[in-house]
Amino acid sequence: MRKKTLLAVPALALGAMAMAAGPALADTSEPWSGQTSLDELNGSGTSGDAMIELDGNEATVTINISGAAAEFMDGPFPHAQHIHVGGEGVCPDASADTDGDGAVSTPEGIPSYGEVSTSLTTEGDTSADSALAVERYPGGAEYTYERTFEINDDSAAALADGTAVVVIHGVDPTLLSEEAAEKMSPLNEELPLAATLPAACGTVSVSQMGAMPDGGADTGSPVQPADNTGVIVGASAGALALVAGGAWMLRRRSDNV
Ligand SMILES: [Cu+2]
Repeated sequence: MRKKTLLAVPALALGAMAMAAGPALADTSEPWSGQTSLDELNGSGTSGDAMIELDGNEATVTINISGAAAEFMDGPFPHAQHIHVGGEGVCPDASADTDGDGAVSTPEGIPSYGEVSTSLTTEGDTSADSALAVERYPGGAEYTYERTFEINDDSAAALADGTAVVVIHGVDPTLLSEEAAEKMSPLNEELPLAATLPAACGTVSVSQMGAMPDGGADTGSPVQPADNTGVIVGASAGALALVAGGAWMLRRRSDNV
Protein backbone atom coordinates (compact mmCIF):
# COMPACT_ATOMS: atom_id res chain seq x y z
CA MET A 1 0.00 0.00 0.00
CA ARG A 2 2.61 2.46 1.09
CA LYS A 3 4.79 1.75 -1.93
CA LYS A 4 2.09 2.61 -4.40
CA THR A 5 1.27 5.93 -2.82
CA LEU A 6 4.91 6.88 -2.40
CA LEU A 7 5.38 7.88 -5.98
CA ALA A 8 2.39 10.17 -5.87
CA VAL A 9 3.31 12.23 -2.84
CA PRO A 10 5.06 15.57 -3.27
CA ALA A 11 8.80 15.80 -3.47
CA LEU A 12 9.08 17.52 -0.12
CA ALA A 13 7.27 14.70 1.60
CA LEU A 14 9.48 12.18 -0.17
CA GLY A 15 12.51 14.00 1.16
CA ALA A 16 11.17 13.89 4.67
CA MET A 17 10.46 10.19 4.38
CA ALA A 18 13.91 9.55 3.02
CA MET A 19 15.45 11.26 6.00
CA ALA A 20 13.25 9.29 8.35
CA ALA A 21 13.83 5.97 6.64
CA GLY A 22 17.52 6.38 5.94
CA PRO A 23 18.03 5.07 2.42
CA ALA A 24 18.24 7.41 -0.55
CA LEU A 25 15.30 7.56 -2.88
CA ALA A 26 15.75 7.30 -6.60
CA ASP A 27 14.54 9.97 -8.97
CA THR A 28 12.50 7.59 -11.09
CA SER A 29 11.84 10.18 -13.79
CA GLU A 30 15.27 9.31 -15.16
CA PRO A 31 17.19 6.08 -15.56
CA TRP A 32 18.85 5.06 -12.34
CA SER A 33 20.53 2.08 -10.74
CA GLY A 34 20.81 0.33 -7.43
CA GLN A 35 23.09 -2.32 -6.08
CA THR A 36 23.78 -4.55 -3.15
CA SER A 37 26.24 -7.07 -1.90
CA LEU A 38 24.66 -10.44 -1.23
CA ASP A 39 25.70 -11.82 2.13
CA GLU A 40 25.27 -15.38 3.27
CA LEU A 41 22.33 -16.60 5.30
CA ASN A 42 22.01 -19.92 7.08
CA GLY A 43 25.75 -20.55 6.96
CA SER A 44 25.43 -21.24 3.24
CA GLY A 45 28.82 -19.89 2.22
CA THR A 46 27.00 -18.18 -0.66
CA SER A 47 27.87 -14.60 -1.50
CA GLY A 48 27.87 -12.22 -4.41
CA ASP A 49 26.45 -8.96 -5.62
CA ALA A 50 23.50 -7.65 -7.56
CA MET A 51 23.00 -4.58 -9.70
CA ILE A 52 19.66 -3.38 -11.00
CA GLU A 53 19.36 -0.67 -13.66
CA LEU A 54 15.94 0.82 -14.24
CA ASP A 55 14.56 3.00 -16.98
CA GLY A 56 10.93 3.37 -16.10
CA ASN A 57 9.82 -0.23 -15.64
CA GLU A 58 12.53 -1.70 -17.86
CA ALA A 59 14.91 -3.41 -15.51
CA THR A 60 18.28 -4.98 -16.19
CA VAL A 61 19.30 -7.24 -13.34
CA THR A 62 22.85 -8.55 -13.02
CA ILE A 63 23.77 -11.02 -10.29
CA ASN A 64 27.11 -12.67 -9.58
CA ILE A 65 27.10 -15.62 -7.19
CA SER A 66 29.79 -17.85 -5.78
CA GLY A 67 30.02 -20.41 -3.01
CA ALA A 68 26.49 -21.66 -3.60
CA ALA A 69 25.22 -25.21 -3.24
CA ALA A 70 26.61 -27.08 -6.24
CA GLU A 71 24.65 -30.24 -6.84
CA PHE A 72 21.34 -31.82 -6.17
CA MET A 73 20.42 -35.31 -7.38
CA ASP A 74 23.35 -35.39 -9.83
CA GLY A 75 22.34 -32.08 -11.41
CA PRO A 76 23.15 -28.45 -10.73
CA PHE A 77 21.52 -27.24 -7.53
CA PRO A 78 18.82 -24.79 -8.66
CA HIS A 79 18.88 -21.37 -7.05
CA ALA A 80 15.54 -19.61 -6.98
CA GLN A 81 16.19 -15.88 -6.78
CA HIS A 82 13.71 -13.13 -6.13
CA ILE A 83 13.11 -9.50 -5.37
CA HIS A 84 11.18 -9.47 -2.10
CA VAL A 85 9.15 -6.39 -1.11
CA GLY A 86 6.77 -5.24 1.57
CA GLY A 87 8.76 -6.25 4.65
CA GLU A 88 11.16 -4.20 6.72
CA GLY A 89 13.55 -4.08 3.79
CA VAL A 90 16.27 -5.96 5.65
CA CYS A 91 17.83 -9.41 5.71
CA PRO A 92 16.82 -11.62 8.65
CA ASP A 93 19.25 -12.52 11.41
CA ALA A 94 19.32 -15.70 13.47
CA SER A 95 16.56 -14.41 15.74
CA ALA A 96 14.12 -14.96 12.85
CA ASP A 97 14.45 -18.73 13.39
CA THR A 98 11.22 -18.96 15.34
CA ASP A 99 10.92 -22.76 15.25
CA GLY A 100 14.44 -23.21 16.57
CA ASP A 101 15.69 -25.69 13.98
CA GLY A 102 18.85 -23.68 13.42
CA ALA A 103 17.77 -22.38 10.02
CA VAL A 104 15.83 -19.27 8.97
CA SER A 105 13.27 -20.60 6.51
CA THR A 106 11.83 -18.50 3.73
CA PRO A 107 8.57 -17.84 5.62
CA GLU A 108 10.50 -17.02 8.81
CA GLY A 109 12.32 -14.34 6.86
CA ILE A 110 9.23 -12.69 5.41
CA PRO A 111 8.78 -10.12 8.21
CA SER A 112 12.29 -8.93 7.38
CA TYR A 113 12.39 -9.00 3.59
CA GLY A 114 8.73 -9.29 2.61
CA GLU A 115 6.99 -11.43 0.03
CA VAL A 116 8.22 -12.36 -3.44
CA SER A 117 7.34 -9.63 -5.91
CA THR A 118 9.62 -10.52 -8.81
CA SER A 119 11.05 -13.90 -9.75
CA LEU A 120 14.48 -13.51 -11.33
CA THR A 121 14.01 -16.35 -13.77
CA THR A 122 16.18 -17.05 -16.80
CA GLU A 123 13.25 -16.93 -19.22
CA GLY A 124 9.51 -16.45 -19.35
CA ASP A 125 7.35 -15.14 -16.53
CA THR A 126 8.98 -13.01 -13.83
CA SER A 127 5.98 -12.63 -11.53
CA ALA A 128 5.58 -14.18 -8.09
CA ASP A 129 3.79 -17.05 -9.84
CA SER A 130 7.23 -18.30 -10.89
CA ALA A 131 8.71 -18.14 -7.39
CA LEU A 132 9.45 -21.87 -7.35
CA ALA A 133 9.81 -22.55 -11.08
CA VAL A 134 13.13 -24.28 -10.40
CA GLU A 135 13.64 -25.29 -14.03
CA ARG A 136 13.91 -21.59 -14.96
CA TYR A 137 16.54 -20.53 -12.45
CA PRO A 138 20.31 -20.63 -12.62
CA GLY A 139 22.04 -23.44 -10.79
CA GLY A 140 25.35 -24.64 -9.46
CA ALA A 141 28.04 -23.25 -7.21
CA GLU A 142 28.91 -20.17 -9.28
CA TYR A 143 26.99 -18.26 -11.86
CA THR A 144 26.39 -14.91 -13.49
CA TYR A 145 22.84 -13.92 -14.28
CA GLU A 146 21.76 -11.06 -16.47
CA ARG A 147 18.34 -10.31 -17.80
CA THR A 148 16.39 -7.30 -19.04
CA PHE A 149 12.64 -7.41 -18.54
CA GLU A 150 9.59 -5.35 -17.66
CA ILE A 151 9.42 -5.17 -13.88
CA ASN A 152 6.16 -4.71 -11.99
CA ASP A 153 5.23 -1.47 -10.25
CA ASP A 154 5.54 -2.90 -6.72
CA SER A 155 9.11 -4.01 -7.29
CA ALA A 156 10.05 -0.79 -9.08
CA ALA A 157 8.65 1.30 -6.22
CA ALA A 158 10.39 -0.77 -3.54
CA LEU A 159 13.68 -0.55 -5.43
CA ALA A 160 13.28 3.20 -5.67
CA ASP A 161 12.61 3.66 -1.97
CA GLY A 162 15.35 1.30 -0.83
CA THR A 163 13.19 -1.47 0.66
CA ALA A 164 13.58 -4.13 -2.04
CA VAL A 165 15.61 -7.17 -1.00
CA VAL A 166 17.29 -9.64 -3.36
CA VAL A 167 17.22 -13.18 -1.96
CA ILE A 168 19.04 -16.20 -3.41
CA HIS A 169 17.67 -19.57 -2.27
CA GLY A 170 19.02 -23.09 -1.91
CA VAL A 171 21.50 -24.27 0.74
CA ASP A 172 23.68 -27.38 0.77
CA PRO A 173 21.88 -29.60 3.32
CA THR A 174 25.20 -30.85 4.74
CA LEU A 175 25.71 -27.35 6.15
CA LEU A 176 22.49 -27.49 8.18
CA SER A 177 21.57 -28.93 11.53
CA GLU A 178 20.44 -32.54 11.37
CA GLU A 179 16.91 -31.43 12.13
CA ALA A 180 16.85 -28.84 9.37
CA ALA A 181 18.56 -31.12 6.87
CA GLU A 182 15.84 -33.74 7.24
CA LYS A 183 12.89 -31.38 6.97
CA MET A 184 10.77 -30.78 3.93
CA SER A 185 10.15 -27.26 2.68
CA PRO A 186 7.20 -25.34 4.13
CA LEU A 187 6.72 -23.96 0.61
CA ASN A 188 6.38 -27.28 -1.17
CA GLU A 189 6.18 -30.65 0.54
CA GLU A 190 7.99 -32.33 -2.34
CA LEU A 191 11.12 -30.24 -1.84
CA PRO A 192 13.63 -30.50 0.98
CA LEU A 193 13.80 -27.47 3.25
CA ALA A 194 17.38 -26.96 2.05
CA ALA A 195 16.19 -26.35 -1.52
CA THR A 196 14.18 -23.27 -0.60
CA LEU A 197 16.13 -21.85 2.35
CA PRO A 198 17.49 -18.34 1.86
CA ALA A 199 21.20 -18.65 1.05
CA ALA A 200 22.19 -15.03 0.41
CA CYS A 201 20.47 -11.70 0.80
CA GLY A 202 20.96 -7.99 0.28
CA THR A 203 18.87 -4.81 0.39
CA VAL A 204 19.21 -2.86 -2.83
CA SER A 205 20.30 0.72 -2.26
CA VAL A 206 20.19 3.51 -4.79
CA SER A 207 23.66 3.96 -6.20
CA GLN A 208 23.16 6.30 -9.09
CA MET A 209 20.47 8.84 -9.79
CA GLY A 210 19.74 10.25 -13.21
CA ALA A 211 23.28 9.85 -14.37
CA MET A 212 23.33 6.72 -16.45
CA PRO A 213 25.66 6.92 -19.42
CA ASP A 214 23.85 7.58 -22.69
CA GLY A 215 22.66 4.34 -24.15
CA GLY A 216 24.16 2.43 -21.30
CA ALA A 217 26.45 0.50 -23.63
CA ASP A 218 29.86 1.91 -24.33
CA THR A 219 31.62 0.90 -27.50
CA GLY A 220 33.77 -2.11 -27.01
CA SER A 221 31.53 -3.65 -24.38
CA PRO A 222 31.71 -7.37 -25.05
CA VAL A 223 28.32 -8.16 -23.61
CA GLN A 224 25.25 -6.50 -24.99
CA PRO A 225 22.20 -7.91 -23.28
CA ALA A 226 19.25 -8.52 -25.51
CA ASP A 227 15.84 -7.70 -24.23
CA ASN A 228 14.11 -10.41 -22.31
CA THR A 229 17.03 -12.79 -22.49
CA GLY A 230 18.57 -14.66 -19.61
CA VAL A 231 22.28 -15.18 -19.98
CA ILE A 232 23.70 -17.76 -17.69
CA VAL A 233 27.39 -18.41 -17.44
CA GLY A 234 28.01 -21.69 -15.76
CA ALA A 235 25.68 -24.53 -15.07
CA SER A 236 22.03 -24.42 -15.94
CA ALA A 237 19.38 -25.78 -13.68
CA GLY A 238 17.59 -27.20 -16.68
CA ALA A 239 19.27 -30.56 -16.39
CA LEU A 240 18.05 -30.92 -12.87
CA ALA A 241 14.44 -30.86 -13.91
CA LEU A 242 15.15 -33.72 -16.31
CA VAL A 243 16.99 -35.77 -13.72
CA ALA A 244 14.66 -35.24 -10.85
CA GLY A 245 11.51 -35.56 -12.88
CA GLY A 246 8.18 -34.87 -11.36
CA ALA A 247 9.35 -34.04 -7.88
CA TRP A 248 10.88 -30.81 -9.09
CA MET A 249 8.28 -29.93 -11.67
CA LEU A 250 6.33 -27.82 -9.31
CA ARG A 251 2.95 -26.45 -9.18
CA ARG A 252 3.25 -22.72 -9.20
CA ARG A 253 2.99 -21.30 -5.76
CA SER A 254 2.71 -17.60 -5.34
CA ASP A 255 1.70 -17.54 -1.71
CA ASN A 256 3.96 -17.42 1.27
CA VAL A 257 7.21 -17.82 -0.63
CU1 LIG B 1 12.91 -15.40 -2.42
